[in-house]
Amino acid sequence: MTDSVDLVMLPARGGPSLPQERRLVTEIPGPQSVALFARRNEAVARGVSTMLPVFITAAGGGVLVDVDGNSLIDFGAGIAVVSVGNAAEQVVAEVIDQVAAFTHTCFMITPYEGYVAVCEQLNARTPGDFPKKSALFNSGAEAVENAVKIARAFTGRSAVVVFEHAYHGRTNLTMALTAKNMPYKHSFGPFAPEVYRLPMAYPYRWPTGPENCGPEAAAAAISAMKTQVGVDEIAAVLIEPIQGEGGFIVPGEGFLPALSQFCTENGIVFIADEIQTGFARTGEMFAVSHENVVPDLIATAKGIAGGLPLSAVTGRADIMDAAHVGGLGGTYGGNPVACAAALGAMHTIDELDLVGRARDIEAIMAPRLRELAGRFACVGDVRGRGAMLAVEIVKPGTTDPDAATTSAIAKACHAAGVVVLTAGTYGNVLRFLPPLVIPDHLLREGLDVLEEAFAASTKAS
Ligand code: PLZ
Repeated sequence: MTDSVDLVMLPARGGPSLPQERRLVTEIPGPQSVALFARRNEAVARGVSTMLPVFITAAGGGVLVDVDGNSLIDFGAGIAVVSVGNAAEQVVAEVIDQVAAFTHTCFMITPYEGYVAVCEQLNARTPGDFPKKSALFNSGAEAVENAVKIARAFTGRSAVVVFEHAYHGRTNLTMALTAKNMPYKHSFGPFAPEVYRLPMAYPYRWPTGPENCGPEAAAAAISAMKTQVGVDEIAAVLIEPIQGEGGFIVPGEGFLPALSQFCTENGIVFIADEIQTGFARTGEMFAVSHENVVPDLIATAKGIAGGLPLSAVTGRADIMDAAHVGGLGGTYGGNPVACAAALGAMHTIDELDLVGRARDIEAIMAPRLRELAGRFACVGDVRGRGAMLAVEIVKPGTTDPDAATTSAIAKACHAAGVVVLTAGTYGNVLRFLPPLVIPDHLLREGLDVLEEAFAASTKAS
């Protein structure tokens, strides 16, 4: 029966002018959210999970406001998407203009300027001083799939090399490229062939110590490519410059440059998956720049468009043009409203110097996280760059992952009105991805709450 279904509530106004405060007026989740969650469970498929069942009506700056009137501190940014803030002024203005002019024509049928302007911006902003071209899609997974298609067309080879702990998406090819079985792959096979997974340069867990990790892991990967995969079979090496869902693993120093060089020497397309790391998040416009790596292709999404669905593949013009006319595309890829949002988001990144702001956020957060590591023996590692930071939680005195404590700390943060996310192959990483426009006082207050959550969920050492 559908006669009693309520009309959807009109959203309150969000954006940067929303009061920047943590305010709890009910338990989390509050009664209205609980009622909506019951409706959700009736109507929405079980496979789509919800981390925190709090229903949002407005958001902006560093807060999310829920249907019960609670204002939560946002340390997740919708998984690194609203880096420019929710309902960012320039994004809203561009979207309103575009949505009133026209909403869709399909770029493959009758084009429009916004698509071209976004590609020009991407070609100019991505690393590499050579002619570049771009193509636009809807989701991160779609961008990764297309990057692989382009690399295969260019090289005439089929193998794709990926790494342990990698996350590249949920479509059939990207499930094959993703490392973790549960929840991403379980029961969904068979998977696409010609995907080869090599050891990752994971400094915290490298057997001979973090200082040896980069060079040793690179040597192992290169040896495996030569002996097991076969260099002449490899179309692409695909890697996240900082692994996202895998646990914010910053590869040991030298790993990325060595892989990139090996690719250049052997006609392999080096693809950086910057879907989570891109657009100022790590304190560089793109994370590969921390080690001066220049990929052949870069896949982007998330932070590109302030919350609207848009993704892209950008790279060397000769590689990008290897796919035949009509070989790339999709009905909605580079939708005009999403392109307008992207132009607004890029403008905001420049205007507010969000690259610099990501570094400021690191300067505030990283020392506090290291203090936690000093106080609580369960903190095995503190890592990340810019506003992409994480702590790895282990059983004290060991490196054994402790997912139960990680989840207890996250739940305590949620109950106190701070949205933190978990990650990691072993589910034992707390990750922090605040919108880059979050004010300092909310960052500090969120860290205070985190500290209390550690104290309540673990024993201080
Ligand atoms: N590559 C590096 O981080 C998306 C996934 C959330 P889509 N990460 C969040 C979930 O559980 O589905 C991601 C990423 C990297 C690719 C993707 C895929 O991007 O836009 O979710 O397809």
